Order: sequence, then C-alpha cells, then structure tokens
Amino acid sequence: MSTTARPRRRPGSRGGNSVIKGPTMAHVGFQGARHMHPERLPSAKRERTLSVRLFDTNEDTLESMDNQSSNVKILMVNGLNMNNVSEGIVERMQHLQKLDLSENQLIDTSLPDSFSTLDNLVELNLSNNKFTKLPPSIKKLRNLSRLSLSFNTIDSLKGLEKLKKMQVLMLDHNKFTSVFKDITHMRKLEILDCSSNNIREVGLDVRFLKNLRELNVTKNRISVLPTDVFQLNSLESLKAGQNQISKIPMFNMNPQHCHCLSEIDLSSNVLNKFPGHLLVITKKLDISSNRIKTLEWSKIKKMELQTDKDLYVEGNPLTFPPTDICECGLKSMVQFFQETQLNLKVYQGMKILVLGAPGSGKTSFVQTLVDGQSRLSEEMYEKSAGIEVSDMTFENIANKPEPPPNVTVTKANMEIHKKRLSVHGKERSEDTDDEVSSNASSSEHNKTLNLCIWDFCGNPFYLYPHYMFFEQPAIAILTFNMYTYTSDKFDEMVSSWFDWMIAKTNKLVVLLVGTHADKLKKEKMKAVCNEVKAKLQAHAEKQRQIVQKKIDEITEKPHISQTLSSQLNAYSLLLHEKFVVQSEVITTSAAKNTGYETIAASVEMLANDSRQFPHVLRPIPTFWLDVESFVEERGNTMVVPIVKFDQLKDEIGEKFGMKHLLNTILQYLHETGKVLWFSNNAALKGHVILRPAWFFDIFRAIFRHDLTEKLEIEVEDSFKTIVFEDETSGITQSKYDQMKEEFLAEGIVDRDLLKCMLSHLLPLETNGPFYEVLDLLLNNLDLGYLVSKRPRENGYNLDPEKDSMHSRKYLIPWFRNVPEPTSVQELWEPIAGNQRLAGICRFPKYMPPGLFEMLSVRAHRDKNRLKFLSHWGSGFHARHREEKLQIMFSYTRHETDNGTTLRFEFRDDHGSDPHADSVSAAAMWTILLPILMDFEELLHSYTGVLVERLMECPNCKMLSFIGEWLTPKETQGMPTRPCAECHEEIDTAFLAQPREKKRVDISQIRRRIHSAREQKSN
Ligand SMILES: Nc1nc2c(ncn2[C@@H]2O[C@H](COP(=O)(O)OP(=O)(O)O)[C@@H](O)[C@H]2O)c(=O)[nH]1
Ligand SMILES: [Mg+2]
Repeated sequence: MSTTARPRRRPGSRGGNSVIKGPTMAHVGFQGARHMHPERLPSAKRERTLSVRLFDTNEDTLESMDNQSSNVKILMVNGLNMNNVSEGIVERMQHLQKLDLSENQLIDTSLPDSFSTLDNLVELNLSNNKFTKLPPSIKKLRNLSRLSLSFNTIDSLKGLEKLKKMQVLMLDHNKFTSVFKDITHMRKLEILDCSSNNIREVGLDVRFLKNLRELNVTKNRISVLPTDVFQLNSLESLKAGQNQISKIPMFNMNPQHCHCLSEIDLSSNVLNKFPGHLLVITKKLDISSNRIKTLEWSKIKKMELQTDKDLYVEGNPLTFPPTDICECGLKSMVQFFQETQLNLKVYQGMKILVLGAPGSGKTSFVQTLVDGQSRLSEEMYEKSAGIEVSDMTFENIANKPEPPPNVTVTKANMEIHKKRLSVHGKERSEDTDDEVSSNASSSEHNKTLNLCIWDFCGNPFYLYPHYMFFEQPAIAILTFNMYTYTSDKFDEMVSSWFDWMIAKTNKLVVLLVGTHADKLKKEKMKAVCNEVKAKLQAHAEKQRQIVQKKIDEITEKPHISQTLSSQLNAYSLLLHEKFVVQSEVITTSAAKNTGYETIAASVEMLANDSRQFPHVLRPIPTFWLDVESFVEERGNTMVVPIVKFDQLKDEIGEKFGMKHLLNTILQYLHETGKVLWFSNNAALKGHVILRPAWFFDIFRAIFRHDLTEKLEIEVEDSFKTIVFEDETSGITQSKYDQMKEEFLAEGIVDRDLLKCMLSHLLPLETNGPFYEVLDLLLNNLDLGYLVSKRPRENGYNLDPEKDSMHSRKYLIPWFRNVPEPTSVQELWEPIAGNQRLAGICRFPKYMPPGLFEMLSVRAHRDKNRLKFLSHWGSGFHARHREEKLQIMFSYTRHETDNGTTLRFEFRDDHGSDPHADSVSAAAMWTILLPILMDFEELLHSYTGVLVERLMECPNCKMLSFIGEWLTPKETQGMPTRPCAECHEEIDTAFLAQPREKKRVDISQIRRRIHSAREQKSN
C-alpha cells in the first residue's frame, strides 16, 4: 500500500473520464505471475487476473471486467478525477482485498451503500479525495487492516469500533481535532500517521496501542504528550515536531522493561527544559528549534563518551554549553561536560509556591516567568487542577551583602536592587549607573539559582489537600486579578489566602502580585494596589488584635495557672513569628510580559536573604549531588516511587557511606522540591516520595474540584477499556454509573472506582502498586476509612469487619457533604439529661480546612473502639463498643467572623433512668483523651492556628472551664473547682482526666447535680 499518498496523477487524466483514449483497463497481475517470465510456457489452465487497474469507469470497461471479477483481489481506480463509485464496480468486486480509490474527487456521498458488503477488503486507500466525513459504509469493513484517509478534510473519526484489525492507519492532512479516543480498540495498530491535523492532545488512551511501532503526530496543536507514549513497548519512532509541546514530564524508566526507540522528533516545539531523560530511551533525539536555554549536565552525565546516540539541538537559545560545542554533536557535549564539571559549583535552590483565587492568572504568570515570553493559559491544554510543577533557573546571581535588618521589603530596597541587576548585564532595567557598575564588576556573580515552582490550583476544593504541600522554607507568591478586583472581593481574592497560609506556617515570605496589568489604566491600577495594600495591613492588624485580646484576657487575671501560662506562651508565639510581605504589589501582565524583571529581582533578593533562607544559595557538596542523582534515578525506575526511609538509608549507606548525613541531604532535597519527605509528620516521616510530581498526580487523580466532569470523561475513554475489559473485575457500565453516583452523592468511593481513577498512574496488570498507594492514602494520609454496604440494603455500615467481602468502599470525609441525618437526634436527644463530658476547641481566627476530616478518620481507628453510626458534612456520631456511651463530634462556623468551633460530647447511654449505673467521667476521659491527643498532634503541624480549649460545666452547661487536657496536673490535684457561671463546686473529674488513683463516686455527684437542678427549677 502506498502510505504516503502523494498525488500521482496519470498524464491526461485531468480531462475527465469520457475523453480518455487508449486502453481502459490493464491486467497488471496474474495468479502466479508467470506471464512476467520471459520463457513462459503456455499453460493449459486459463489464467486468472488478480490485479486490475482501471483507466476509466465506463460501463463498457466494467463489463469487460465481468468475467474476471470473481478472481480480482486488487483493484486500482486511482487518479481518475472520479466523483462517484458506481454500484457496478462494487457488485462486480465482491472478492476484492485491496482497493485504491485515491486521487479522485470523491465526496461524502460518493460511496454506495453496497460498499459495506466488500467483506474481504483488507486494504483501502481513499487518500486525496474530498471527503469531509468518514464514509459510513467503511465502518462495517471488519477485515480492514490498512486504511488511508490522507489528504481529505475529515474532522471526526467516530464510529470505527468494528474495525479491530487495523494495523496501518493514515490520517494525515485532514481536520481531525481528536483521534486517540476513537481508536483505543485498534489493539493491533502498528503505524499511525495523523500529522498535519488540528489535534490538541494525545490522550492517555494511547497506551492501549501496545503494538504501535510508528507514531507520527507532526504539525498539530498538541501541548502535552502523556508519558504513556514513551512507555509503549513496541514504539520505534515518534514524530511530534511542529506542535506546542512545552515539557516532557518524567516517567518510569524501568531498565528491565526499557526498550530503545530509533528516533524521537520533538523539533519546532516550545520546550523550555531539556528533556535529557529521553536520551535513555532513544538513539536519536531531535529537539532542535525549541526554547531550551541550558542542557543540564546531570541529564547527560549517564552518557558514555563513546556514545553512538544523536542529539540535535540547533535553533535553541542555548547559553550553556556554548553553541559551537553543541553543534559538534553529543560526543563533544559529553566531553565538554566531563572537562568542565569539576569547576561547576551547584548552589541550593528553593521552592516558589504560587497561589491565589481561580482565574487570578497563576498559570499564565508561571508560564510567562518560566518561558521569558508572554504565555496565556489558553495555550495549555488542560485546565489546571491540583499542583503543576515547573523548574527554572536564574543565572548570574550575585553574592550579595546581607540585606538591612528590616523585616519588610520596601519599595526603596527593590529599586536599588533593580539597578544592581541591570549592571550585571541582564538588561532587565533601563537605568545604568557607572558608579555601581565598577563596584559590581569586582564582586562575584556566577551563581545559579534553581527554582522549583509549584502552581497551586486555586479552587477552594483544594484548601485541604494542598495544605500538605504548603511549607516553609519557600517564597509564596499570591496572585490576584487587578482587573476584576473590587473592594468586596478583597476577602475572597486576597485575605482568605493569607489566613490559609498563615494558619499552616505562621512564618511567611510573600510576594503579592497583581495580574492583568495590561487591562487597566495606570491610575486605576495604582488605586487598586494602594487599596489592597491598605486593606491587607488592616486585615493583618485585625487578626493580630484577636490574638492580642486573648493575651490581654489572660494577663489581666490575678492568678495565671499552668494552663494559662502555656496558653499565653502559645499566643505570644503567634504574634512573634512575623510574616514578610513585600509592601508593594508587583504588577504584572502575562499578556504583555511585563513586571517580571521586578519579580526576578525580588526573588533574587529574597534568596540572598540569609535570615529568611539560610540554606538557599549555599554551595552543595559534590557528595550530596551524587546522592541526589542516585535518588532521582532510583525514583525514575520505580512504579511507585516511594521508599521507606530506613531502606533508603541502607542503600545510600551501602553505596556512598556516610549514612548519618541522609537526614540532612533529604532535608535539602525536600526544601528544593526534588523529593517529598515530611519529616515533621509522624505518620509520614518513614516514607520518602522520590518524585513529587508523581505524588501530585496521585493527589490530583482523587482530589479534583471537577470530579463530576472528570468521572464522566473517564468512562468515555480509558476507563471502560481498562475495567470493563479487565477479565477479573467484570464491571459493567451500570455498575460504574452506580459507583460514580455513590461517590458524588455520598463521598463514598468504591475500591474499583478508585482503581480506575488512579489507573493512568499505576499499572493495572498487578494489584501491588495500587494497594501500596491505597495503604499510604488511608493509613498515612488519613484520607478515609473502610465502610461496607450489603446489596439491596440502603444504608452503609460505617464499621464493617475488616475482611468482610462487602467492604470494598471507603468513606472520604472531605467528599462527604450530606446533611446530618434525622436518625442522629432520635438517639441523641433522649439521653440529653444523662451524665456527659463535653468541651470545645474554638478557632477564633480560622480553622484549617480538613482538620475535622482528618480528626474523624483518626477517631475511626480501631484503637479508639468507636462504632460510627453516622457521618455527615460537619460531624459524626458514634457509640463506644464496650462502654455504654454515645459520642458526637461536630463543628460550626461562626456567622460573624472566620471563626469556627469544634465540639465534642460524650453522653452516658444507659437510657434516661437517672438512677441507672452510668459510665464514670474517668472512663469517658480514657476514651476521649487519645482522640483529643491525636487531634492535638494534627494541630501541631499548623503553627499559625489560634485555638482555645474549653470544657463545659456539667451543671450549668456553660463553657466555663478552660480545657486542660494538655496541662491537667494542677486540676488533677483538686477534688472540685467552682464554676465561674453557676458557682457550683464541680468535681474536677469532669474537667480534666483524673489521676488513676483518684476514685470518684460518680453516682453521688450525679445525684447531687440532679437535685441541684431540681432545686433550681423549683
Ligand atoms: N490580559 C491578560 N489576561 C491574563 C493575564 N494573566 C492571565 N490572563 C488570563 O486570565 C485567565 C486565567 O488565567 P490563568 O493563568 O489560567 O489563572 P489561574 O486559574 O490562576 O491559573 C486566562 O484566560 C488567561 O488567559 C494577564 O496578565 N493579562
Ligand atoms: Mg491555573
């Protein structure tokens, strides 16, 4: 089959069929082809024509074909300017295997219906015609294995489900906008050419094309290549030049399974980072005419000097290595690196965390910053969700003297800094100053600052999951859209983000960035910036005052107890840990690429501020870098790139010695965004996540603001093929719909659904990786807990047996938005008069989103012996397994401010008989305390949270006692304490957990309280 389909017009064919003189048909092939042999012997048998070329399609010609028709297997009717395929041809050619109709004038209606009866057709060439749609009749040609539709104007490939035998598919030079979704069933496909179309993405579905050898997507509008493409085991050639591909993410390169492609062509794209990791899997890598500035040594390091690989890099704005070296090919680059590496110092980089409301311009900001030219987010194919990682470097960073000791970066500071930059040849600012210039030349300015930029999706949905990744040390960049800003949106656009950030870290370094500068007049912009600045100061002051007021309340007291003094301590810490905000809003425009030199200057100055970032820009020992490469490589070869800390320690120790440095090195890698190692998180510090971007993807697969949409899409493409055809799972469409509904409505996810959601990140051939990730999510990240549902039963069992065959579902509190069920009060109300233990944690400023959700998952743990009865959006209700107790945790947001109150209450559940034996306060504390302590541990990682702990007076039910579960000693020593509200002497067993020795006669106290109540009501 001619796959290139170049016009091959027969001379004279232009004149139309009727005027053609000469032969009308050529018998070009005979059975056995004996006629070709010069010494051919006459045969007794009649010869049978196998292959026929028609020069016209007149009725005469067709008739003369009649006696051959049962034999003809190949028919060529190309280049005839024909605009119709007659029934006549089709009827006569029922045995046809190959048909070439290329280079005609065929239109959508040209193929007769009977065309679909050409059952034996294996190869069909329809290239160079005028089709605008897939001819419907070809959709039934089940045996078709080679099809060319090249050079038409077809825009959709839908409806080819029956064509499962396809091996070669030529779709180039059409108007397709999407292809991959419609060919997932073509598992035998080997060659696919869809160059010169309008395709925007190579979907994840490409991974089903396991036999694909050649893939050509040149000249389309693709911005992202899924890593699955590179993992196709049979792929030999990948051509993806002339697209808009901006980066090639890292992916698993398991050396055992790694095969080598003969070429990867990524020329004429917009890559800004050297995808050197591809050199491992291809003989020839063409990345010419992109936007790559440096080729990192670390990526080429693994190459041998005598490499036979080819790397094409011309047409890039390369500054390193020098162009003349690059022009001489990969060998000379490797040599260059090997010779220069000894002099090359590496300095510690840092993370930049970009956040702000959705649509505030974060993604455009980051892309423009990284690319050094205007980029608006429409260019990117996927709407951001989760966290997007980009890397960039600032070259020629100067060694700067310590900045002046004021905490806030002032405008004046900025300008001085700008000047200094400009004279270092960066041409970032117009003003030059000879005096400074002479100074500068003497100072050293050859450092490179490596930045790892995390672009946080701004949808409020991520307020909880993203907390995990918002850490210090890092520069936070908060963007807001100056064009759509109005005073009443200040909270939503600016201050709520501050509250969110401060709650986690308390110490912050923030650049406040106004975007969309191109859309405002100068005066308006100035007014907006001034207002935002003033309002932010006022907001910070207000927040400060809330804390100050609490401090005053304590200091005014005559006697400061141990509890109060520890509170005082915590409160004043909140005031002391200042945050640094650049006092002026930096105005930027991603559309015009303005404001970025100020950003660069600010980042550079902050990076040099050794009080804020003592580690940044320090030289990194070579040994650390070796470990870094080792860790990186290790991560790239793992399906689930997570190692246990101890294991990594052993491996490093074995390979490099100096085990004891691992903590320090991992901390460095964590701070620079190379790995994730949450050393302050007790549940997680035993794990090291070697590829942060992979982990973000796992998060993103589950935590999605657009889940409804996402699940819809999943079933459309990859999901049905993965799971519906997976022999073990046997999931039907209706089961899928049911699981989806359940997740969206109840926040309960079925294991199979979860598997699907993660399927593009984890191989499905084996369950191991999935369970590994599941275990991490449930047990280390407090994602959710196991529940079960029996078929045909309505409710869920929130406490199933571990191995129950019905428990394949997980309740994920963050997704659970159902209202409190009425059944709760039916059980809770009747025992309202019983003995109880109740208290609150009040968050006057801000309660971090997700805190309650994590608390509930932890409370559910087996060790707490709670049997969950109900779990709704803002609370849960449980019984204790052994003690007769009902338990409720719930939280409510204050209507007046940002504050929130989390309440816990234990009620004795011996019915409403006041004389029945009730559970002692001491016993309640035994159950409550571990839950509270778990909660306190969670709180511990939010250093900027203001929290008040209060206990309820068992008599008057007012919150009149300080919660002392963290500092119980003082109260434990007393038998009773007076209530500040009702002045009743209250047994301290209700206020703090009693010492073990203390025996309390609860029933006596209960009776006393009871009679006091009766007296009162009289
Ligand atoms: N005119 C103009 N449009 C911008 C600018 N920055 C972003 N946009 C547009 O604003 C919209 C939201 O931008 P995006 O970067 O996706 O915001 P994100 O949701 O914060 O990541 C997109 O339509 C961008 O094209 C800018 O500086 N100028
Ligand atoms: Mg975005």
